[in-house]
Amino acid sequence: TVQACLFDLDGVIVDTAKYHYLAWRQLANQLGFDLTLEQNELLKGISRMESLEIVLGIGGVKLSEEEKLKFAAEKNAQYLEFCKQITPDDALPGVRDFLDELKADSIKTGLGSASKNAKTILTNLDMLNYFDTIVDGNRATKGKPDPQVFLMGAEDLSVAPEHCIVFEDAVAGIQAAKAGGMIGVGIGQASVLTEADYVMPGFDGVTVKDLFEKLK
Ligand code: G16
Ligand code: MG
Repeated sequence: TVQACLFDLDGVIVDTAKYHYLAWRQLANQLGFDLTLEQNELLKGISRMESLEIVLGIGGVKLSEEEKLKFAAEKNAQYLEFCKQITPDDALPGVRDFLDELKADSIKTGLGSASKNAKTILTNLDMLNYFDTIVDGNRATKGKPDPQVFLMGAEDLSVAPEHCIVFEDAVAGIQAAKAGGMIGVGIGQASVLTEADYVMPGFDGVTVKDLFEKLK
């Protein structure tokens, strides 16, 4: 039986992936190369500094530690600038209803995000109080695919991992869920999220009852 649902933020609750992409692409362009949407998939769910390493690797650019910190800070400032336009209307279709239904069914909810900006974004969405616990990139020390962020969430909620569903749009996030012994539901395409237990395009029109039935 499912006792808790843990949600990734970027790409599950809100489409900030497009803003991360724009900010990383801007940085790449500044360094003299381009970043494709396909390459951007590699950055989903990955921490800021690890993402920077991947981006620099794509461009074959070598930087000092000091320069890396400077560029990461610049990327984040640009990203936060994009995020200012996020309003409560930007919650992805159906996700609010789904969370309301979980609450009505007394199923606990948590957020498990690699982002250090998670609370800012939840505040813009007016969803800071929607979750029973929040584990973000400021609390977790290990990035996805390490299960730490989700295991901390499950522990906060006093629910055993096998009774948790993780909703994730990133390959690394589904890997984190599975490594933690949880049920991994992919948000996106089955051809990308091959390790997920079940994949759906989003929450639009999805009821808790129907989903749990499919996972049986
Ligand atoms: C998110 C994004 C990643 C991003 C990471 C760190 O993770 O998917 O692309 O690099 O957060 O974000 P920040 O630079 O804001 O700390 P998640 O786990 O919410 O998908
Ligand atoms: Mg994500």
